Amino acid sequence: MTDKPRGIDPRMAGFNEKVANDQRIEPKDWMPDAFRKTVLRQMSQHAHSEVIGMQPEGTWITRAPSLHRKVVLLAKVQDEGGHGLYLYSAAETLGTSREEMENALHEGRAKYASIFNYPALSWADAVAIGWLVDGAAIVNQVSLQRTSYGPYSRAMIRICKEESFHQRQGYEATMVLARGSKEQRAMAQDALNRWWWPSLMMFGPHDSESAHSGQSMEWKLKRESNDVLRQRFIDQTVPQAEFIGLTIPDPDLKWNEECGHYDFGEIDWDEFKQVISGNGPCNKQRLAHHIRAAEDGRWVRDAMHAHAQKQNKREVA
Ligand code: FAQ
Repeated sequence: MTDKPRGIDPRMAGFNEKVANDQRIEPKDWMPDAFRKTVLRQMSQHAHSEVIGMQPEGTWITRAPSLHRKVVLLAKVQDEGGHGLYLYSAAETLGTSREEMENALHEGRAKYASIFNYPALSWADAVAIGWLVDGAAIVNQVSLQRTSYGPYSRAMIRICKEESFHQRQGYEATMVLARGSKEQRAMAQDALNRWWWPSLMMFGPHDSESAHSGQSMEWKLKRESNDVLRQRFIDQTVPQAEFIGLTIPDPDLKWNEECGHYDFGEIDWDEFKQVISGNGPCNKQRLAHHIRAAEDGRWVRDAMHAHAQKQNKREVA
């Protein structure tokens, strides 16, 4: 009986070396199947979040309080659609088509960020989304600029530039409300009350409960953990709220001199689990709208494919 060769697969050794040396893994590089699957899961869910994320603010485009606010909001919502497109394209380099990713979303096999299952009830909500939701997204995405999958990392660099504008427009518009009439101030506070906790949930479960974090951190797909990023968001957002005279809805929130961070209260993880299992306030509405939009646009995609085929035939002839 001959001994089987021992040791690590040389392709795996090459992959591990690249990761260890902080080099990017590129689409044509060999990668373990589990890495491909995890990157695809995270990128496609991220892309779905950007596109579904257009819905809550989108409902305010026709009701924005001035032409100026309407133009800014329109540009912002279009940017989110663009982010989805970069991310779908980057994810397609892993060998799965955008159509397959969308099917997975429509059939409930893929998730999108929990936050977009909450309704934008007032104009203050529409701008709180920019301040808090884009604010949370950017903390996560700055970290992902150094993710180990090349196309994802490059998409993040561009997206972060735009998210930074989104966060500022949301904060500036919230500031105007907070410094406005009594009613406007109350509207801004009410929006903060409702969006604060769901924004903290965007970072995912605690590290101790996070199914994918350990492996994703080892692959440097995730560069910082869910809890580290959540804490960073809290530390930077609390002074912003104080500056405009709004109160964070957390009685346990307190500056901790010793560790140099804010202590904060317990997140309602039951609510989080309900929302990511499809039972949040707007899950059904968001998905139904996305499916309807995909159906409405089918004829455009079909026409484009037919045109591309004709062009190809002409070029071959
Ligand atoms: N919502 O093991 P982990 C934006 C799921 S972009 C829903 O910790 P992971 C821009 C997770 O998928 C916002 N599901 O998972 C914008 C997994 O389930 P699975 C999107 C969540 O992947 C602004 C399970 O729980 N950003 O907002 C959530 O290591 C305004 C276990 O969790 C990104 O996607 C959640 N919040 O870490 C647009 C950033 N958290 O897949 C419009 C990229 C966890 O096994 C308007 N993604 N789950 O069934 C990430 O950084 C990571 O995927 C995390 C989760 C941190 C979200």
